[in-house]
Amino acid sequence: MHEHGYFQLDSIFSRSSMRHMRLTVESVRAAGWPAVFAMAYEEFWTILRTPPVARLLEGVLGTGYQMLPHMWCHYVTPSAGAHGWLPHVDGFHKTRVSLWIPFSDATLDNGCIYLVPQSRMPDQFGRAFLRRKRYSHQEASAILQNMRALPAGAGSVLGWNFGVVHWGTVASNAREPRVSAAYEFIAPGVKAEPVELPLLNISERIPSFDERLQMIGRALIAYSKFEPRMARYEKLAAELCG
Ligand SMILES: O=C(O)CCC(=O)C(=O)O
Repeated sequence: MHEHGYFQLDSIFSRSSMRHMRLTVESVRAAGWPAVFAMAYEEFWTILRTPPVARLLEGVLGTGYQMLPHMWCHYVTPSAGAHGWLPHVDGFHKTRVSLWIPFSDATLDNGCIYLVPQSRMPDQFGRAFLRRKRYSHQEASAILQNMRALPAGAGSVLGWNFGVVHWGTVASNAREPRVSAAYEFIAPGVKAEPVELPLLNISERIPSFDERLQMIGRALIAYSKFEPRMARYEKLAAELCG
């Protein structure tokens, strides 16, 4: 994490509990709701309080880390051309980290995460990525050659700091959908941006049902830039936000 800006840990959660999460997401989708509504269920929050995850976040961010009210449930159908989010960085600050937890195996075929390790690119690469409109042939070659595929089994955990450029690739005809959830955390004692409030101490309590719905509403609004189909839930999302 320190050197490359990301980490990958295998077998943090049991495959059977991940299967349960995946089936929950699929039931929510089958009932006609976007996958993120699965996050109204407690299991999507209690997994963040398991000792390995808490130790991991303490190791990366320090004791007293907090959660940002930002999360999403990713669902990539196993069909050619389906894809995850476009290349981006999660923010500007390195004192934050995102966790990405696959509930099904994320493979080269169903659109696993790719990223560019921070150690391989010039220092300001991630920060500049949002602003730069053009890259030279030489720069593009370096980015392509340095990118790294991160196939990740169900129950593993991926994480990256906010300055790491990452994305979900395009799926081919895969056997299984790629189902995962992403969460964001901030180091203790760091001033949060207004858009990052309210912070939540997840080791003390999980958000209430109403808070979860509110966060789902916020996420639908914030992330329709990555998933334009979510724009049709704009009115509902605004109501959930209160
Ligand atoms: O799962 C994906 O396609 C992208 C995940 C991601 O970039 C994120 O949650 O920030």
